[in-house]
Amino acid sequence: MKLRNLAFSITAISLAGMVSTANADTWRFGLEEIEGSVQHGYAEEFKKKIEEKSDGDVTVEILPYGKWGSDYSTLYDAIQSGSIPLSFGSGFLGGTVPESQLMSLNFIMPADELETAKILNSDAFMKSDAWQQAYRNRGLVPLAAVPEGYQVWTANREIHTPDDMKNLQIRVMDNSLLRETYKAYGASPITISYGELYSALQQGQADGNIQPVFAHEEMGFYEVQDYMIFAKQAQFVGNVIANQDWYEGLSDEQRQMIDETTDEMVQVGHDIQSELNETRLDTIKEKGDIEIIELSEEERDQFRKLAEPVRQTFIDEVGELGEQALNTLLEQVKASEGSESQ
Ligand code: 6CS
Repeated sequence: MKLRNLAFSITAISLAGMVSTANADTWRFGLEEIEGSVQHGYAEEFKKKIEEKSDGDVTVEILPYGKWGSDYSTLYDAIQSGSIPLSFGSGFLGGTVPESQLMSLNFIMPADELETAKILNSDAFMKSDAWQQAYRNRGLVPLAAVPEGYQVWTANREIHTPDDMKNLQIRVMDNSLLRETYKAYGASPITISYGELYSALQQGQADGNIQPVFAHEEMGFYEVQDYMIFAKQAQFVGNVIANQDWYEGLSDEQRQMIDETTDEMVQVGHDIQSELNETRLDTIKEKGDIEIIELSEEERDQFRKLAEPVRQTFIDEVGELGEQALNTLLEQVKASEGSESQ
C-alpha cells in the first residue's frame, strides 16, 4: 500500500500503551518503512527464525512505518526509552548517533552488494569497539547492517555530470553528511519527511530524490519524476539496533540466538533486497514513463572525485569514534579479495 493512501489509516499506537501491554517475551521491532519493503521482508524472516529458535518463548511483533507513528524521532526516542527495543535506523539516525552517518558516505564500499553486507556484518567491523561504542554512548547496540540496494537518483531533469546537478533541489534524509555530499556535487539538498515526500515532489517543492528502487516504486515517487539515474555511488544501509538495557537484560542464550540469526540474515537479507529491487524496477518500467539513465564510468568518476573530501568532513564532524570506524571499514574493504569498489 502506498503511503499517500495510508495517511488516513495510520493507527499510531500510543507508546505509553505499548509499554503497559508489554510482555517480557514479546520483542517489538520498529521499521522505518511500510509493509512490503526490504525492512519488512527482513523483519518477517528475522521473526520466523527467532520464534523457531526460541521454541515459541519469544514472539516478535513487527511495527511498520505508520504503525508506531511517522516521525522518525518518535521511533528513535522509543528505542532509546526501551518501549520499542528493536528497530531499524538509517539516514535519519544521524541526529541520534552521528557516527551512523558513516553509512551515508559515497564511493567507499565494494560494488558487489553481498560483499558489502558481509563486510558490514563482519565481527571486525560490527563488533569493533568504535562502532559498538558509538551506539552504546546513546543507550543503543548495533546488531546488524542491511544493505537495501543502491541509492538511485530521480530528478525532473537529465543528470550525467555534476554540472547537470547544479542547484538541483534534491531531497535527502535529515543527515548532515548527505547534505555535504550533495553540496559537493553542486546540488542544493533539502530535507522533507518520508511521508510528505510524494506530494512535495508532485508539487515541485523538490526537484529530485534519492531512494533504493523498491522505495521509489512502493511510495509512488517515480510517478512524479521524469528521470531515474543509476550512478552506483552508494547503497542504502539500514542498521538493526537494540535498546542497550534491554539487550543486556537478555539471557546469554537469547543474545547468542540474535547473533546466530543476524549472521544467517546476511545472505537472506541480500536475497530479499535484490529480488525486491529487481521486480520493482520491472514494475516501474512497465507502469511508468520515467526515463532510465545509467552513468558511464567517466561520468561516475566526476562524482567520485567530489565525494572524496567528504570523508574528512565526516571525521571533522563526528570525531574519533567515527574516524576509527571509518578506518576499520576501509581496511575491511581493502582486504576483501577481488572486489571492485564503487
Ligand atoms: O528516504 C527516507 O526517508 C526513507 N527511505 C527508505 C528507503 N528507508 C527509510 C528512510 O528513512
